[in-house]
Amino acid sequence: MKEALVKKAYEVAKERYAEIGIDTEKVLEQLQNFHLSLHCWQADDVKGFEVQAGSLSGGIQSTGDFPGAARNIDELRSDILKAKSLIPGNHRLNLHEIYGDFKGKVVDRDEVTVEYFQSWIDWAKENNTLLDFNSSSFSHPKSGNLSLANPDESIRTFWVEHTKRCREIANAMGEAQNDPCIMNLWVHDGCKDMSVNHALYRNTLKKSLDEIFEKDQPMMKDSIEGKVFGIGLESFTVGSHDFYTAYASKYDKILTIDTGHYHPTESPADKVSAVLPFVKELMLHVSRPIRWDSDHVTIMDDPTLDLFSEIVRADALERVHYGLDFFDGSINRIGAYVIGSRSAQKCMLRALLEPKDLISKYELAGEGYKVLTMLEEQKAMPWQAVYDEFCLRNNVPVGADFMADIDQYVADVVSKRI
Ligand code: RNT
Ligand code: ZN
Repeated sequence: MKEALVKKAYEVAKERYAEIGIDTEKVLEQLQNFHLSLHCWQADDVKGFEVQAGSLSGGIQSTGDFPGAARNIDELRSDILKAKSLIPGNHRLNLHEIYGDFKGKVVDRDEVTVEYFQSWIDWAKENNTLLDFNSSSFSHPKSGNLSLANPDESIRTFWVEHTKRCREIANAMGEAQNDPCIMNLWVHDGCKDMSVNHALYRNTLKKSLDEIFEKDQPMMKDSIEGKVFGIGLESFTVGSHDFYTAYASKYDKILTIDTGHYHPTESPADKVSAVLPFVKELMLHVSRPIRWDSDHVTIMDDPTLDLFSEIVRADALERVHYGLDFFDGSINRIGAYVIGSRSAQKCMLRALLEPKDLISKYELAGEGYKVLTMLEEQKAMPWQAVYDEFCLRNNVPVGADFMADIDQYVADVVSKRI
């Protein structure tokens, strides 16, 4: 895209927004400070690098077998860097435990130590990237239907040990990067069919969490993620949204809102202002559920726009961490990262460009039609010109121009894997 054209469009947009009291320069600064946490698992369909890796289990599924998935740590790092080079701004990387650098060794989940993440810590430093982390309870012979909620003590303590070790690792990452590493805890635990032991499982999960969080790890933060159901575990989920909301508010944990983890007509956006009076911080897993928690690539759709708008309207920008969580194996995976990340940014940009104070004034004065008018007008305001300018200033391709870069990377690198 021609630079002069982008500049011209931006100047017009700047004036249009100034008319409604929005300073686009200030918004561009805010967008620059808006950091996503890119999930490493879109690059390889959630396989990870364990030597002993089995198939993906634990209620989640990546569908599609588009050629070119990263097969090892070097390929994954290369893909992530390529994706990052096409996304404006600087973003964190969110690792799962199964993505450790195990160097050909069988390391079971209850044996993992920071040693296996040293090369990630070094890589992150070299590439000016901050890390986040996740314990991994899926895709393991002991995953079964119940991990941390398992009444079988030997299995439960195995996963408690794993999760404690993951917190140690996250803390070491936080120390190394001098910025707290957020460790997300999601376990798939649930039942496929009727069960009479819901209370037992939930009390067991509570007990496990209490043990896991016992030790203070000052350079990491814990986030906890619930969901509605997993595949093969459709009837009951131990760690439901209510369970973790209650736990997070009582024990001061970060609550994770995964946009794919609610009933199809439930609004994840509406949870923001409902839980913020009770939990200090939120972690997002921005995804796109189609029919079920299908983890399609994030796009600039209404639910995602609503989510970011609710955060900005609640003045909670600093209290939210912005993780992505999708894994579509049916399209080019670098393209998936770039589309998902840019779309999340666009949602945030549009939220930041909203003349909230003006609309709020109308609302509080009972001028309902003016509220609607302004909200409708925002949809066609020239926010795209502001995003294009943002890309230009960040030296990344503007608009769809990034497709040429991805095609080139496929020709030079990815095609050699096939
Ligand atoms: C699963 C959760 C979880 C995972 C990742 C791999 O339903 O969304 O966040 O997607 O941890
Ligand atoms: Zn998630």
